[in-house]
Amino acid sequence: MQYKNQPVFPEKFMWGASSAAWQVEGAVAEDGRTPAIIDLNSKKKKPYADNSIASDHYHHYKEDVKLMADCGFTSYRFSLSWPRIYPSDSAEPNAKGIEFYSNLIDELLKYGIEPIVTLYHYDMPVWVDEKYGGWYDRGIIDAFDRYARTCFEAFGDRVTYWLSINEQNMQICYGKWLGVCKNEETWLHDQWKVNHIMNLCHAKAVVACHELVEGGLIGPVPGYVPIYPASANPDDQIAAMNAEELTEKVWNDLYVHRKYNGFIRSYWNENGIDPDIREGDMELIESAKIDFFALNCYRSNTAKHCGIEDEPQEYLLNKNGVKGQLIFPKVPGLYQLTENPYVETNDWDWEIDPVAMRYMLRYVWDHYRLPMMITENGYGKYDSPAEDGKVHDAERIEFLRDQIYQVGLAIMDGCDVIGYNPWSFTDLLSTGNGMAKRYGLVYINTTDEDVLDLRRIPKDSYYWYSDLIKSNGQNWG
Ligand code: BGP
Repeated sequence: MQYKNQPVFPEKFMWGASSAAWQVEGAVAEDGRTPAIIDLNSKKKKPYADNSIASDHYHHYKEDVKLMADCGFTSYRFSLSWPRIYPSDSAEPNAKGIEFYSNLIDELLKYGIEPIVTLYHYDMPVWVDEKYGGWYDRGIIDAFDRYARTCFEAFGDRVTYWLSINEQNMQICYGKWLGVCKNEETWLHDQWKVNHIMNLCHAKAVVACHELVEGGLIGPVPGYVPIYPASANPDDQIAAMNAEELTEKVWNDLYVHRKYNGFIRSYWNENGIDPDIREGDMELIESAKIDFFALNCYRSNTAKHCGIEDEPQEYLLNKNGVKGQLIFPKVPGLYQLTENPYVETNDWDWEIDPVAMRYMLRYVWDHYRLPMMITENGYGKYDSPAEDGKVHDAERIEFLRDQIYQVGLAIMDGCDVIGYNPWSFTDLLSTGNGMAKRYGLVYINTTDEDVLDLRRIPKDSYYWYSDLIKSNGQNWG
């Protein structure tokens, strides 16, 4: 529907921003923290900086929270670092790790900012990896359960909103890029075993949250890329539905309906895949009832028919920010992705598509009828201070304005949306392009080549966002 008036956001809507421990904290060897696999992975992404210092949030958290408060934040989504809380396989957690997050939570609450806490955002401790082969071995389930329970017990008196595993679907779909895959040749089969183990960890966390946190609410964090059919050709529509299943819906159906859906069972049969579902697994999954969806959404995709006889093509992401590097995948018998002539793209070939935001919220609401919060959305670009010392990021303002407007329209359409937390508050390390690809509302004065003074410089987008959220979504600038 087209509305005559501009959108109205609900009272108590959670306006904030988002981060992840490994990308923002730095201090990787301080106060007992041991390495995570993603630390080692980040060292391989030369010539970009690794995560050893990142935004140095570990040492700047008070200043960062003060900036959030000045901006008008009512929420902040961040993650806990597993190797900071359990640096080794000991029965006792690391008191210093608990203390850091406890202080951060207290600091947020001091300013009336609601903490939204992710348990797992890619920082698998090296000790867990060495002992259990990462997500490949069911031994990780108890280790994860112990970690999650420790977090609920330590912070559950102050944290209501919990997120289980960040972008489980992306970790499976892009297992090679995100370092989950350990053997490329067998990944087609292994990924579903790994995924099943992740589902069991997610389920354990949901159950433990409800058991240990009074009034605690927990949800998953799918990485969402809405998929349109390339044309009105019915075969393209089915291709879009296939792509939707294999990149998103299989996961979301599992979280909500707590069963593997018919589509994935057929896919496994067709490809001779055994996900290794054992006795008692589905009972555990059945008992894990989620409370809401946390949704990450940056862009959209477009799908068209791909015949079973076609040659497969791997998805090759743009890894260096020079336009035109991306190669779309072909999955014979299911779908292929293709360009969308109706949308622009950024330097990393990511579609700039605000309507995808409204589409996603409508889609998830129509399918699952659960409250939703946006936990990631944002514009990655090269930024640097101008001669006046300020950071002018008009393109980011335009991006955020258009996207948030569509969140508002989805609310007008009847969707239950409870918060918006874009990526990211400060600049932080990107998954593949160090400090070069920046998302922050606040600039961090450092580069991939040199660690500078790490000064915080609010960008133009910070001031624009502040005006918008202090007016609860009325002042669009
Ligand atoms: C999401 C991840 C984040 C973040 C973001 C931006 O998928 O949850 O950790 O990094 O994508 O991606 P990138 O850093 O590759 O630009």
